[in-house]
Amino acid sequence: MADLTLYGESTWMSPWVFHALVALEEKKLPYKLDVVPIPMTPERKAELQKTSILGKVPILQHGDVWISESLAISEYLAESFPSPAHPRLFPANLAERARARQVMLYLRTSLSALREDRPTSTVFGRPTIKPMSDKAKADAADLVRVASALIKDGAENLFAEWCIADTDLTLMLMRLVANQDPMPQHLIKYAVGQWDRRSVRRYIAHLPTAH
Ligand SMILES: N[C@@H](CCC(=O)N[C@@H](CS)C(=O)NCC(=O)O)C(=O)O
Repeated sequence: MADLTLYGESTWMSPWVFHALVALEEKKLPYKLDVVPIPMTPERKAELQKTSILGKVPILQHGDVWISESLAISEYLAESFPSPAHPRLFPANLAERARARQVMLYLRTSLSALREDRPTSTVFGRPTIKPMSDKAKADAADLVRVASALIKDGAENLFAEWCIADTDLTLMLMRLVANQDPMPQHLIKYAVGQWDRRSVRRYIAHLPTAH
């Protein structure tokens, strides 16, 4: 049996921990959860830096192997527990796999004004009525443009089958959906459908507001 521990964080607001937990759930792997209080104490930080080097959560421990960075974690899981014995996280098709990585890197390196005005606390917690700044509106327009180019009207996933990029894209879209910001209907339907996946619901069940 796999000896896996996911280190998460106590606010449950991290999009990166969300990504790693959904990846483990989609792989249907048994794992332990270690919830690190945030902000981390200097002692805990130093301890996690000794093993995972970067010392930021999420961290996946697999026996003696310690990996941080959400995308490195899902790629490690995909390669350590490959298909067909385990469900896929990344598309089998190389062009689609590259596209999935492209989307996930875009979501990690862009849209900072949107992330600031529509933080994950407004998705996992209470929505906000704060108007978006012009920069956040421009980010939202770019997100809708990118998502519309990738998701066909009526499609449930980016590609024929679900992949982990669907989860990341959905969390970004949910920043608009949850706050009732304008968004094309087919993208709302896509995001709401993705949000209802068992793996996502398993994450949401940990939220303090879920009890
Ligand atoms: N790029 C990283 C981001 C990780 C990150 O920023 N983690 C935050 C929580 S969201 C953290 O550990 N903060 C505590 C600290 O830096 O001490 C990833 O994708 O995993």
